[in-house]
Order: sequence, then structure tokens, then C-alpha cells
Amino acid sequence: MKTGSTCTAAAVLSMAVASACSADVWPHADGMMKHIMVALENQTIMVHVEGDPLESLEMLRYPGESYTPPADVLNEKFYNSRYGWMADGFISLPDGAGVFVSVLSSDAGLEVYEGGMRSMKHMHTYAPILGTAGSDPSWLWGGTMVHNWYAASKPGSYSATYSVYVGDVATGAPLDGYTPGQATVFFHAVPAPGSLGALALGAVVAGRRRREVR
Ligand SMILES: [Cu+2]
Repeated sequence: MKTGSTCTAAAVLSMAVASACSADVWPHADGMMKHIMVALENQTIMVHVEGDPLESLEMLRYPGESYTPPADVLNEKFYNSRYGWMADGFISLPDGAGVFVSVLSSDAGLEVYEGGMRSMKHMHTYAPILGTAGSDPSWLWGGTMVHNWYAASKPGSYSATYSVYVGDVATGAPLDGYTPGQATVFFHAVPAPGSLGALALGAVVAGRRRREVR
């Protein structure tokens, strides 16, 4: 059999090959999940970030890759989807109420695009949210695990602080009688995987070795 067969010919042979030929390219979901756990206790939103709450997550860029729309908003950007909103126990709300995430502060250049479960990245909307590209600074979280995509065009350190509150689904207005919680996310965008990062690590190792010799 000729190895240089065209996609069309191969597609006739099998559905699996056909799907490979459609050549959809989705963004990478690298790194471990880090959940922002949200609980509601006595009408108070309690938020805690798994692991070290001050950990800065690395955003990576994959030069030359172009993703299938609508994921192409991440083309040539540094990005990551490790943070995920997750319910910590059952959140019981009155009819017409939902849990909102709203920007209190966000570093210039930090972008957020709507995600979902990481295994379902072909289903995400990739819509700009949380103030990105002029979008609403409040975002209605559906209560299931959602890993939004954080992105930046330039290397650097970024953070954003959010209020997490119970609000009216129709208007986004906070509901009386509920106390909001707060969460901060941290990122750093590095120039290229394994280049400058590896050099910096090498310098640290060299420094340590010198100290050990002495
Ligand atoms: Cu998750």
C-alpha cells in the first residue's frame, strides 16, 4: 500500500482516519489541574485554592500552532487552563440565583476565554469573559467543573482577583443576605518552553553546586 495516500482516499477506508484528516487542532491542556473550590455555608461563599494559593502557574506559548476556531483566540499567545472552578459540596440556591465570578482587579494584558472540562476542549466556547475584549466583568459560573483559558500576548507576571458572589441570573446583581468570597490567580508567561527557563534553572543549579563545593 502506498503511504502517500490522500486524505480523501484514506477517509473512505475508515472513520478514524477520516477524523484524523479533518485536522482539528485544539489548544494544549498541559499541567495538573488546580481547582478553586467554592462552597456555600450559611449564605456565605467560601473560596479556597487547592495546593499553594500563591503558586504562579506557567503560561506556555506554542509558536506556529493555529487552533481550530473558535479556539484560534489562543493562537501565538501564552496560555494555560490549569485553574478550574469547582463546587466544594452541594451549593443550594434559590430559584433564579447563580454563582458569579467578577473581576475586582486584573493585570493589563491578562485575557480569559471561557472553557469547561479539560477533556471537552473541542466543546468550549472560547468566548472572551471577565472583562476580556470588552466583555462583562462578571461571569456566571454554571457550578460544574470549568477550566477557563488564561492567556497573554507578552511574557511577564500576571494576576487577577475575583469576587465570587451569589447573584440574580438575569441581572447579575448580588443577592441580599449573601456574603461574597474572593480568589486570586497568578501566572507567569515564559518566552519558550525549555529555553530561558532551562537556562535560569541551570544557573540556580550551578550556584548551588558552588556552595556545596565550598
Ligand atoms: Cu478540573
